[in-house]
Amino acid sequence: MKITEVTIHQLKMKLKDPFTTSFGTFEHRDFLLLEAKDESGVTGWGESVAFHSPWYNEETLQTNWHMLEDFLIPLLLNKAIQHPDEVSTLFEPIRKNNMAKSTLEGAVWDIYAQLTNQSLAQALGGTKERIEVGISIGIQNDIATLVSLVDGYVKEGYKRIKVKIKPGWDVEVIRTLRETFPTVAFMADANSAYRLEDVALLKQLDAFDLTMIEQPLASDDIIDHATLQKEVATPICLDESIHSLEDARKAVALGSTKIINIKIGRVGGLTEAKKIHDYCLAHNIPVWCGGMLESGIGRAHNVALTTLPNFIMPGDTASSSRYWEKDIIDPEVVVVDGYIDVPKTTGIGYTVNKATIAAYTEKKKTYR
Ligand code: OSB
Ligand code: MG
Repeated sequence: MKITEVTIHQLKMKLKDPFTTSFGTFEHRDFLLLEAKDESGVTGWGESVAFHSPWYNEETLQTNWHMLEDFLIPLLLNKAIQHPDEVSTLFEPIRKNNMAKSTLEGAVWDIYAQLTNQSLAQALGGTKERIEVGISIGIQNDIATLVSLVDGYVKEGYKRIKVKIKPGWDVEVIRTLRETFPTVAFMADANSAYRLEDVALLKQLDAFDLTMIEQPLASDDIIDHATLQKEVATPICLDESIHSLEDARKAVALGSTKIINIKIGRVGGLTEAKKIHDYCLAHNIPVWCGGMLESGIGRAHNVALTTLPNFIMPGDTASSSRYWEKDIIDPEVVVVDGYIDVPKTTGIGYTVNKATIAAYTEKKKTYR
């Protein structure tokens, strides 16, 4: 396999409803898609999950474009490789910039799966025919609005409801949800909005039987989370703090995390995601697949990854229609009764709708 052409597309898609986290509100999703072609003309797609602003981590769609154009594409273009695992080896001279790396690596995995006549899920070694999913709900203006949203998603069948929390939108919100929905699987995601000094407040959440609390403390921390985990009964799940297998190993060894949220972009691609998965499987750490408000292409990669056996907790890959009026793949990702049927066709398993992509595209450039 040899990548001979790469096109970067920059898109802007309007979210059906604004999505608010402790670090900011998204009304649109500005992001990059990467279309790669190999010498035989097979096309593969990857998505950059970097946001417009460096809120979640330090990457942005512009830094991703820069890294891809000036470093990553030149490292890969016209190099003969046997397997997508070699892409991360080629990228080793470049520090971090994981979301940029993952964008290109994901397209190579798609091409590899097609060339070997497998679905992306099969190429990764995944076996599930359907995956269980939950949904992540942003911070709302008032609790009544949140309760009615939760009610709707529970009726749609989502297997777990995640709510975003931040100081001032936490204990009372979770208490109301637990009282209103005694048997629903809830979890809370703080996106680093607390400090160790907030331990008393975080301890109060133990009363509500949450399946986990996601990334309560600083986005680069694994020490204070270990201290916090000794104080709270609710399992801590790390998101932002885990960028690699090495990070996962250290966090697990320190007792900073009992569950890991794997996001392909945050860890630099599917090869590293699979390594973290395998490590966690061997160490009894359940994993689940996080979301970054992706379009259908990123969503398809998430679905494929989630077919690996240690993805035993529902992920954040909700249906396309939860985010978009019209997604860029056919068929769109559909959730029925909390499950997504894993596509069986080769590659990412969904047809990329180039006309829809063109309608959302603000800028594009081809590299040969
Ligand atoms: O922390 O998981 C997160 C959205 C934007 C940035 C960070 C996160 C999220 C979500 C939504 O929780 C996941 C999704 O629905 O794609
Ligand atoms: Mg998170």
